Amino acid sequence: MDTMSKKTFIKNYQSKYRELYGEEVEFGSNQQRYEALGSLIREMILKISMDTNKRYNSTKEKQIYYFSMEFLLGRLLGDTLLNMGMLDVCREGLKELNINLKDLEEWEQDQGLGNGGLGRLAACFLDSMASLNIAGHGCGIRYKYGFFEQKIINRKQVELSDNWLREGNVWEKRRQDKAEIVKFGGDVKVENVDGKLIFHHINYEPVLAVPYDTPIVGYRNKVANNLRLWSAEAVNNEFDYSSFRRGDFLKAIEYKNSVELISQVLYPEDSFYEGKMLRLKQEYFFVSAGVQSIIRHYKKHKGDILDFDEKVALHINDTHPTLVIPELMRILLDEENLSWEEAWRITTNTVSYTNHTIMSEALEKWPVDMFKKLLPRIYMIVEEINERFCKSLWGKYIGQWDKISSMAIIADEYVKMAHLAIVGSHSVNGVAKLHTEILKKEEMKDFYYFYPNKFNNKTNGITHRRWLIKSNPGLTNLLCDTIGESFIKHPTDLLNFEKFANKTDIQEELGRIKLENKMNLAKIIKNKTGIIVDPNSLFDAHVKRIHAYKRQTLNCLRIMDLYNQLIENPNKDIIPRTFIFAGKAAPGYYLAKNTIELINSIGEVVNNDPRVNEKIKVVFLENYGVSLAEDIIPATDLSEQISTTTKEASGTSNMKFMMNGAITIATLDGANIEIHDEVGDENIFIFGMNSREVLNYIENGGYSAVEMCKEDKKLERTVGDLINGKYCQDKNAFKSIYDSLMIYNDEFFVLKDFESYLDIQRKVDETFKDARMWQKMCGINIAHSGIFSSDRTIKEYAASIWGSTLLYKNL
Ligand code: 26Q
Repeated sequence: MDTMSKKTFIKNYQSKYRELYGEEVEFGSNQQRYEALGSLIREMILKISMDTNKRYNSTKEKQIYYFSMEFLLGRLLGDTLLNMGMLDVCREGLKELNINLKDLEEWEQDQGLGNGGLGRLAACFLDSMASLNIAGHGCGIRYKYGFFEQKIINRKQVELSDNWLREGNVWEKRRQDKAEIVKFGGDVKVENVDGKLIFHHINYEPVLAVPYDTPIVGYRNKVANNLRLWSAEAVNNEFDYSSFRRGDFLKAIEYKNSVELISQVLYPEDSFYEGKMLRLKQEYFFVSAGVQSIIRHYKKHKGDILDFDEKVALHINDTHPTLVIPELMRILLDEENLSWEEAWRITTNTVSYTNHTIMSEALEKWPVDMFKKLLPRIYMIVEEINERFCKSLWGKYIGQWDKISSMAIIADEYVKMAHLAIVGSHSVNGVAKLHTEILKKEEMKDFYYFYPNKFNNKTNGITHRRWLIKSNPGLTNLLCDTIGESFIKHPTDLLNFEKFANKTDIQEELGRIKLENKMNLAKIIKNKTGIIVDPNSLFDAHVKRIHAYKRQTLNCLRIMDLYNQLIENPNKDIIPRTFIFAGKAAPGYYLAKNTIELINSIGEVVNNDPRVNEKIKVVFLENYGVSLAEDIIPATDLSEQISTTTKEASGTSNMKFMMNGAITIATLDGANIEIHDEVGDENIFIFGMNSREVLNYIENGGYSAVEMCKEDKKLERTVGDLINGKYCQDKNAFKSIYDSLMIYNDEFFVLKDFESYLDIQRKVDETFKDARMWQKMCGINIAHSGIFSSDRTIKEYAASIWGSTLLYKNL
């Protein structure tokens, strides 16, 4: 990257500011200064984008398109500057103008177009693809309102809309010239022309899909890929399709509103699926617009449609974009006039699918009636795929009708999206070793038996550029000083840090850096909640979506137990702790919302009780998101990853914490297993049931929560504290949590793992007493975190799923 000199930067920045606001930058507000900086950088990227596209078009490199309903990018300014190699020049240049870069960064709204792990993974993947010189682009929806803003009022979650576009968005560019039309409803007329069936989609409702492009800049490699997000608009009235509405003003308004609703808001559920028509509309909307524009671009650059699968890969992030499969079929059949066999060969070779969940409640299935009505031509194609697939099953499973109907794509009046995704793609991957094994041996075992070669594992990763270099500059400096800078391009070189973890001075330095990050977080906690926490206490963070399977309740019960013990025995020797919680509950998920109320209620009792509040504090930080995570993670000592074994597909915050030198307390679930494999027993705190035990209970029963309480008086008492008024005058306030444990027999085995959780927490305290020992463990965790860089993950996808041409230039 030709880096710009400080002088040139200042000159360009000042002139950009003048151009935008007609005055000198010294008189501007920080918001204006941010806007000016953003547009200056955006202009510089334009050149990189053009060069990248030129190269892609001339080298005919395979293009990868990552289809995802969610992209949880967070803020872009800082990371873009880092990748452009301009962070220092920009910071220093602004300093000369008496401007603090950090103050400007804070003006940027988080781009929060995702629920959690799956959306953030998509964002990390974009960063890695660009940084690895892979021609990989994102395709998604430009929601007008992102994931809701969470406020805590009277200890409860309240949802506000996330109007992230209010002040505009300097990073995106509207491309009206690249708009596509997406067709909903109507009928299909079949015509027989010389023995060939021709399908005409008629009387449909057209929706204009307008793309907004955001460049994704690679790390110092002159690459800018594209994230294309689609916005739904009414087609112009001149269009023939809507001519029947001409003159009918109210109908026209109704049409406009219904169309704009499509890209209005992100569904805030991440583990519970509800068959809403609008959701299906969203899915087809961006898939159809995306596939059409990809084919248009491909043909414009003289691509032969029969080679499409060699030049293009379409990846679907969970089943949400599965309609890519029938949509590509539709275009190849109806518009390109290919035979079914040709179209099917191209489609299955092009598409690959990642599964992110084994929770059956989250599996998408659409009522046939709804599907057929909304997408009549697509439904016909899905029916044909289903028929051909079932025929191939008949050959193998003669007379086994139950098996065939359980594997069918259409059955019991539903279209099953996971089945369609498996049948219509050439690769199905899980996101951590255990998860992939469970897919193969349990959830999708029939499909695995039928298509053994399609299944593979790609353990998730995170971009170390955002999650280490950008968010933890103190630690990054120490790493550069000790092991040099090679880990920036080759994150597994972090292993070289292992030998430093034994050194006293390095251990002290790690402690100092962590303390500094904790002081920063303590300030944020004070500003946001008024609670004063001690940076020397152990910072114990449980931050993620609030969900029963993630077991925030287990952590709560443990704090409630600790509180009882401290009251009974004021001299009890414990390590002072700050319990930090953050996370959003789906608005319709009562139990999760009740958990938030419980955490806040425990906080209110504990933090205001002078008998204990020098030793423990409980904090709930509202509105968890990417930017807040960037403050919490570098400041954490202990990372809580305590899901019921088998339930967390991978987890990715576990990797972020590890890379920032937090020690993990974990069940052997998801990627925790691989973290454990990396660092060994000595450097992680493992507890709880293993997957065999959990699966055994799930399959064979035999677990009784009531029995658990009978056997353990302390547990019984702690659970009883949920409904005895100790944490809320209203004794019924936490009844739903109590009932989920005692009446509904504790589906997630919270009580079963309670004792072993307490034991391991005692071990945490013991270990933390020896500060050197603790820092040594942190050092080892950092050293072994390199394989969890999403660069490793993306190289695996590129090599074994996408078959992309890899040009490791500059690497
Ligand atoms: C589906 C249908 C209707 C409405 C919403 C949804 C929906 C939306 C989002 C279903 C699921 C999601 C998100 C799932 C998710 O984030 N899963 C997480 O993915 C991470 C990345 O692979 C893993 O690390 C986590 O373990 C997994 O929970």
